[in-house]
Amino acid sequence: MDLIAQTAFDDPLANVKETTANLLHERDRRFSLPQAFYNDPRLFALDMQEIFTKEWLFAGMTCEIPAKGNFLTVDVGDNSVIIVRGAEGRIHAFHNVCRHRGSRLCVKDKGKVAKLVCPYHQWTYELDGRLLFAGTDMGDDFDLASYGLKPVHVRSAGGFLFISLAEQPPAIEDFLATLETYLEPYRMDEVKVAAESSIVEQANWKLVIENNRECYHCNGAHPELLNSLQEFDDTDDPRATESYKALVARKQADWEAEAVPWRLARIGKRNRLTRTPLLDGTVSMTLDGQPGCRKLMGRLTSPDMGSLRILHLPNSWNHFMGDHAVVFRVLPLGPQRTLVTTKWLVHKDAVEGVDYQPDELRRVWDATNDQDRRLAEENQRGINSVAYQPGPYSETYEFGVIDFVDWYSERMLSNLGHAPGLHL
Ligand code: 3BY
Ligand code: FES
Ligand code: FE
Repeated sequence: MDLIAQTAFDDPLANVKETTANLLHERDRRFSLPQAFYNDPRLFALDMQEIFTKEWLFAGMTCEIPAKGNFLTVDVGDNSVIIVRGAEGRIHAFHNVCRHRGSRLCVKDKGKVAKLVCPYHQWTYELDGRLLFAGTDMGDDFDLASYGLKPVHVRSAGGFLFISLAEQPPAIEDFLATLETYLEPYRMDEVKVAAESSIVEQANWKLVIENNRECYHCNGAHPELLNSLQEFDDTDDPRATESYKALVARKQADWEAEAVPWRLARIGKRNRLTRTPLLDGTVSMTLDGQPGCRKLMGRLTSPDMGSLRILHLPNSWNHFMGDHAVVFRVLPLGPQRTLVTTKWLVHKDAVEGVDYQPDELRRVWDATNDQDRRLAEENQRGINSVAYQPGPYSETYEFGVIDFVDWYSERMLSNLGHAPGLHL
């Protein structure tokens, strides 16, 4: 045994891994997960290790780093990541950790820099991660080239930025190609963030995603959203009515004429894209269902584009309409704490106060997010009780939740080495 292996601590999660795998093997997939998956700190640590540091995560939008030197930081649990635009428009991502004594380099969420300069002792890195300068006191034989920033995998498509902390991330090419095709009409290099919100929900991240994957709760919870949202988004949905199917057929003919993609596309269980009509007579997720921005997105000539819905597990759902888009990012903060960041996007030439009012634009999803936050928090509180036991999902209303939990379970087992990689 080598020295490192002899001196390393035992894996504190070894026991947790085995118990988790057993629970997932034994679970009934028609039921919600056992309590520990929603509140146990060890299982949360395992989620961070096996899901959030091994999968591709939605990090932000390319429009947030439009020019050389623009950066944003994303905290994936303890691991802070910098995404920065370097020379020739290239996008780089690094661990936000100085190679001197490990200080965080960038402390802000976003900003613009000429070089990446550590605030502690001013070690200075190029935007491509090379160490350029380490003072004059590191000795004559100090080799700058050995102390570049540690890279993180980063990919962009259709205006979305994804990162993966894995050494060898899972395949993402098919999803990126599909995103490019579906987002082409929106010209994502011509958008800007019109408004942004971050809320912390006192609930496990899986409860936040489960809540988003069903509209069983919509009638009782979301009056503002239901002014425009259809409760189902697929003509194969068991609840789809004849009048919904007729509306879809009519709208699809319009979208075909506008040459915008609308077909349901699934890339495993992890990614799902589909364009679905809003309620007849409405075109946008605003209080009155009318456009929230007068300037349409990209090359679109009609505001009546329904909503292009994009799901990316484990941490994003999105709505792209004719006049604006809303993108959502979920990042776990603790076993029962989750950060939900929402951004409203409009055409970059739309003028605030003239073409759109940020307060109006964000009203529906601010209300909806707050309603969903309460639901997830009450769900969490109930689950924390000794009385909680896994309960049955409705196959009619909650198939999206079943799909998410299946995906989670398969990825966890596969990443733990317990099942063949099915690439769900
Ligand atoms: O619209 C959404 O993003 C999700 C889907 C169903 C309910 N929820 C508000
Ligand atoms: Fe960054 Fe010292 S820790 S320069
Ligand atoms: Fe909801």
